[in-house]
Amino acid sequence: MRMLVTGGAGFIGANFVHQTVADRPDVHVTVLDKLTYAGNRASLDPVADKITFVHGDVADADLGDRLVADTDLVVHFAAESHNDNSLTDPSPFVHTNLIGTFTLLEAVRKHDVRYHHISTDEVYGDLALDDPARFTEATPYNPSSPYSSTKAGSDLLVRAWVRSFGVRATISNCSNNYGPYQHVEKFIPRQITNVLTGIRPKLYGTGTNVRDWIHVDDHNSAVWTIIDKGRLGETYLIGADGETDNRTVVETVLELCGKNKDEFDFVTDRPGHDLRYAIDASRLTTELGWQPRYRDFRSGLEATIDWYRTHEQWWTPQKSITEATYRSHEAVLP
Ligand code: NAD
Ligand code: TDX
Repeated sequence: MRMLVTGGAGFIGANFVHQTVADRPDVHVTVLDKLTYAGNRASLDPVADKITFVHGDVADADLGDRLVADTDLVVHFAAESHNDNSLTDPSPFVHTNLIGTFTLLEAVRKHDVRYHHISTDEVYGDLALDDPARFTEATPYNPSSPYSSTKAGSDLLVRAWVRSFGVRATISNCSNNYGPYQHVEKFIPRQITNVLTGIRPKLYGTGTNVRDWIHVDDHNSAVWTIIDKGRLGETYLIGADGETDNRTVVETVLELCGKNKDEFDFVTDRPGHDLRYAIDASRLTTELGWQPRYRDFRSGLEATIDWYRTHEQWWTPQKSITEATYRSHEAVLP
């Protein structure tokens, strides 16, 4: 089987390619990636001789058409993915998340190629901290940020292309991922690499916001389950019951690194900061029989800290520029 993975040099895409090469010797992977600030060719080093890498933009219609014509399945990870960046400059989010998805959909429609769309739980907006509800496939879309609204728009394009043109597609909306190869701008790697470089971790606002953490390998095994067994035209939510507030995450990172639990700073909150995300993944578990492997967030976090400790050469080039960008708009609260 020939598979096109967009965004395969990013965090989740690279882990997906590693897992696919290891578990599916019958699949030939071609990665299409623009290598933005978030893409890193080195993330594919462990599988470099087993895959084809194409440097390009998903919004390039000619390139997409040529690659899709030559593939059996497209898995679309490529996106601008960081909420904070979308508040500074939304324009690449519109380009990649909306125009990029539209461009790929036109190519899979023309060549009748199976398509899986990677999306986020953020399309549903947020939940109150004391709300017992969790997101399901029936929750109405209510995105908050330029990032989540462009992801919501891309999901709706997929649904329309399924209904209007019969495109053979599935969609998955996953909760917050953690694990190796995640860019140091994101919450968990930022705090781990802060501690490793002698910077105090930074908590937005009051630190009470809740995210539903899942290990990236569990996200990717769920994606494969949906590709193998999912019903065409359907949406599946992916989550692993990992609700944790941000302060607890930072305190656990500090503790696992042998520091005092209070050695962090509260900083300026993110504008429009979503309070809580929580996924009910029962359609995926009951209908498709998927189960996560990483059920203990603390030990998954410990393994992730070890990975960052032993892969300094992978993240050091990004660290000081990322922190300089944060410092330009972030103030430590009294
Ligand atoms: P990432 O930012 O680490 O990687 C994105 C990759 O896409 C990079 O390699 C980048 O170079 C590439 N890219 C960006 N614009 C491109 C373009 N125009 N053409 C080709 N390549 C381009 O992101 P991630 O965290 O790995 O997220 C991957 C996908 O998963 C995204 O669609 C995101 O919305 C979704 N998602 C992420 C999470 C999470 O917690 N990180 C959770 C749920 C869903
Ligand atoms: O330094 C920080 N301090 C802090 O308190 C950073 C970078 C973040 N935070 C908070 C904001 C969020 O409540 O931590 C939480 C997680 O932040 P991010 O890592 O920026 O993730 P989030 O905004 O929740 O979005 C992530 O999950 C859904 C991914 O970046 C998205 O791509 C995905 O769709």
